[in-house]
Amino acid sequence: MSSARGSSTGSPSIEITEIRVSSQHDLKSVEVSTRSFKQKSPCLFGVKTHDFELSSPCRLSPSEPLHLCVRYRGWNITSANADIHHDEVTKAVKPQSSSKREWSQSYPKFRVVLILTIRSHADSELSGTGFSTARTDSELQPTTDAIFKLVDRFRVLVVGNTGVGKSSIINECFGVNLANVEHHKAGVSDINQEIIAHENGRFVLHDSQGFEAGEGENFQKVITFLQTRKGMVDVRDQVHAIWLCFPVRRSSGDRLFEAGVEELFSKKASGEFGPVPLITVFTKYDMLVEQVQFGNNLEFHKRNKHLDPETRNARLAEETTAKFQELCVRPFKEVVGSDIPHIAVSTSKEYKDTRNMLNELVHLTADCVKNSLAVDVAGDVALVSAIAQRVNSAVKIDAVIEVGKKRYWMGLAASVNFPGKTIEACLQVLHTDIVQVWNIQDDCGYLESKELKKLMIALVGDQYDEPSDPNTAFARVYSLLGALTALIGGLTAPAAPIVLPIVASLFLVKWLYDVYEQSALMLQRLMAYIVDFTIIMQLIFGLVANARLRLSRRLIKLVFKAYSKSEEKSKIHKEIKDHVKLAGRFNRDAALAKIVQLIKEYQMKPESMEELQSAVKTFENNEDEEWGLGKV
Ligand SMILES: Nc1nc2c(ncn2[C@@H]2O[C@H](COP(=O)(O)OP(=O)(O)OP(=O)(O)O)[C@@H](O)[C@H]2O)c(=O)[nH]1
Ligand SMILES: [Mg+2]
Repeated sequence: MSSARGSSTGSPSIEITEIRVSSQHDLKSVEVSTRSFKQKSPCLFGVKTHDFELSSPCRLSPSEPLHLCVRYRGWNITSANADIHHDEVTKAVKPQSSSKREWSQSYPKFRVVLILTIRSHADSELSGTGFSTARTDSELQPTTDAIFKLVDRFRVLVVGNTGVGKSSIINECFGVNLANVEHHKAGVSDINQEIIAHENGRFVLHDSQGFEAGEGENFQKVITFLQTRKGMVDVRDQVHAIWLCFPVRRSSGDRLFEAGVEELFSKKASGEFGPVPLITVFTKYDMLVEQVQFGNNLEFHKRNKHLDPETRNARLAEETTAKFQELCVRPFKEVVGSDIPHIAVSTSKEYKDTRNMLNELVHLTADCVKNSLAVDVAGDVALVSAIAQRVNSAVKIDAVIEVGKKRYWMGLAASVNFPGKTIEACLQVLHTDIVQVWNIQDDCGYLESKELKKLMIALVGDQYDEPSDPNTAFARVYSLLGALTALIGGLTAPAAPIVLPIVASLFLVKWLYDVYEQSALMLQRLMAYIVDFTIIMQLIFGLVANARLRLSRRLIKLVFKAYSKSEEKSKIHKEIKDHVKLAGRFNRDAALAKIVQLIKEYQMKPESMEELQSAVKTFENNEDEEWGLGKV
């Protein structure tokens, strides 16, 4: 299997770091995208020009243009678009690796200036894209950018008959709404069509509706599709996982699957589709539970009515598992052997194990990807699967750690990756990697905003006073969850703005502009930033992906404030301080091991994630609010 790494075209390489847009009309937002990059400005108010600083450089390739979408406020026009091509820029700007250059162009409704670095091919070969290559340019490149250069989206083929629950599973696992996708509205399905939902750009779906194997046509389409994709040289174009869906069988009279499906398994076994993992998903498991509980003339009920509800539920779970083995797993293995991974899933909100089952599905998928694909790409594709999914926060935490370990969390104590950089640049790259792995839908760019970064910096700086809390008298004995609940309960009115107690200290963060140096204090701050921000992001993920709240500044402020007041934060900061004092700062891997231990220990446990959901039921999040930090 070959990969995109090290591909060369001979064209100059262009990296855009900032985009200035000016117009006669009031701007609402600016969005810039390529196939592997997408970023949107914050929501804009009352401005006709906007300097859009990208959180990480956007690479412009000769094979596809940069797409710019400018949205306006007001009634006359809503948006205008432009495509900027690599050769337009290279015709006007000469390569010069050492300095930033400008390229500008006027379009009918706006004018754009790109701030960029342009290097000749020879220069760009030097800077490299691999993790181990020393970079010669001035920017620190996020590790996730290097991963996305190899694979920018997790590519899933979902196969199964109409109504089996394919779209429901995809929606739940990837936090999308397939009903919004044009192709799904029309009810037309072409397996070759790439379905990319606006809500989650890290995921691309191919959907094979209907799979009447015996009938031939659809079946053959699936086979041909998989064979074609297998032959594609670029790993990003290959299929990374197949979910083959069958409804759970509820009685021995039902068919397990149509005649002919075995052929798919045998083609997979003989290597015709390459190493892509094929996972069998038995859908609508809740209906089997219901069948056991209420079917057969209420036989289960009659037999178990004397039990207390907890024991009765445990018995129901046990008997359903046994039924599942008898009706699905055993016959499945008899037909296809025991090598094909299989799993039961439900998407029903009423069923109590739905979340766990979806968690297991994405976990199993990441594992299968890691163990099946070619070794040189398997780890990175598995990471992209973890990044794409939006249900399992434990899988995200593992991915955050793995991405950190690839580069920037190594040698933190010895400044291996950061010599000559400002602290701001170091934190920037750590911050971006964590945000990219959590992959929370953030159309306004709040998670990469200057304001949130400043808050984080103030949180890990050690020299701030805590003024009395304006929202509520707040004792510092709360667990994180308790702090969140107390904070919501303590808001004087449901929609009262959340006031951050940390504002004053924003002016004390001069250390941010220092150049990175080896010092105990510096190490302490970097370690705290990584652990604090990972846990804060886990909470935000819990509220947005699991509890389905809208990402707003208000929600981020709530989480930030709860964390900064929590005993977890105090303990983490103390442990880091003690660690740096004891382990010294020259033990290369001790800091990394400590970071991993702290994240694992203080991450929110699954039970607490459920509590979190009920804790936020009364949180008023309809109206957003300003950061309230003054000028940052
Ligand atoms: N009880 C139960 N119903 C489900 C479950 N998953 C999906 N459904 C329902 O089954 C119906 C079909 O679900 P979809 O997700 O649209 O199925 P699909 O496979 O995408 O169907 P097509 O797009 O037509 O091929 C919907 O009414 C869903 O609400 C489940 O886990 N349990
Ligand atoms: Mg569907």
